[in-house]
Amino acid sequence: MKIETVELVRIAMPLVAPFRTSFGTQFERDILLVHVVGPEAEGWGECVALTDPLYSPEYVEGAQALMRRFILPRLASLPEVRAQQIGEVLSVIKGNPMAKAAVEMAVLDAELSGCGVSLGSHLGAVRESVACGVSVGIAGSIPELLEIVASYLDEGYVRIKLKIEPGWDFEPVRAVRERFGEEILLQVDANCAYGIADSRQLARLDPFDLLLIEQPFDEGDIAGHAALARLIETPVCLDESITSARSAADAIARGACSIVNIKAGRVGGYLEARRVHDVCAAHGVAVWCGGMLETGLGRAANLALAALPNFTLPGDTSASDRYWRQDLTAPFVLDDGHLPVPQGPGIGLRPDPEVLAEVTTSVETLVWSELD
Ligand code: OSB
Ligand code: MG
Repeated sequence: MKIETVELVRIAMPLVAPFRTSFGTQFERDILLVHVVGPEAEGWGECVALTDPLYSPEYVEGAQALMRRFILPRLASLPEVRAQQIGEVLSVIKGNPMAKAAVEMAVLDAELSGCGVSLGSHLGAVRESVACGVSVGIAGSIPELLEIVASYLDEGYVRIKLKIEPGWDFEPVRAVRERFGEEILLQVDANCAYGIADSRQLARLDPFDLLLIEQPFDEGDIAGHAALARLIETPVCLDESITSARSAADAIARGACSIVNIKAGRVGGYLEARRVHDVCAAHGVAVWCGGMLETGLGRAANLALAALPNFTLPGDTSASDRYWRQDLTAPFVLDDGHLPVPQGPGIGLRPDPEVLAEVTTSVETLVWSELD
């Protein structure tokens, strides 16, 4: 596509409720949007980096600096920018998948919008709607947790994921199973909060018939996850450890996981996310679509991804009102536990101009011809 300007738009969106994980509590999201504008098409990308580098090494301020200083100048030096080539071109820049993914998403959205193709059909979607789970933060008490889970089940979510950490694992899982029964789909996510010495404690979750335990150990600890997978009955799923299709293949070959959480931002973009999906499918490893508390823009793209054939488990693609009083786009509303896969060109949605103006905290405009 031909690009004339890139706007790096920062927005601040308060969450409807604080979201507590083993690595910290999010009260609001400070999000970097990438808006690429050309004479024929424009597109939007959402960077999933959080404010602080606590989930992964990236953080929103760093992602913006990296785009301005390294990513965009490198792309602007090319005769032409094509989404398909961005991953390869940017591979000389080490790491920083979330920043790269956001830029690729914006260009991909613009290109597909320009030719009237939806992201879903471009990626190979086989579904028009996607079954949705919800990620439930660490609560102040067990009764409070039960109330939160009850209301999500009432809303129709088909799967519950409990955030866990040492001291908040066995009891909350037991309480949720006791109250809501064996039938509900239940899983847990530790965000790296445990070590190999905690294996016995994690084995205590075996009787609860969890779908999976997500990322119990450090992201670099493939051997530890493999050892845990041999010891416990609950299937081990990796999130933070999976940074590319190659690392997915490696983790699977080493027996570190039997399920993979795919987040496009964590693996450098939607095109690499599709390759992760393909590698997992080839190994008979089920995948599901993770989330990073995205606005409707990122959610739209995640739903397109989650419509691929090997996304056989419900993901963290929750409805707009699980996150925001007012989403940036037309809201995603749960229908019998499902969200629709956007069918319009590109990601299929645009920011509402009024909402965008209300939540924008800064806009940095970069002129393409001056970047090179
Ligand atoms: O580990 O999956 C995670 C949110 C922020 C960072 C990491 C994670 C999460 C979630 C929420 O679990 C997923 C969502 O609803 O977007
Ligand atoms: Mg996770």
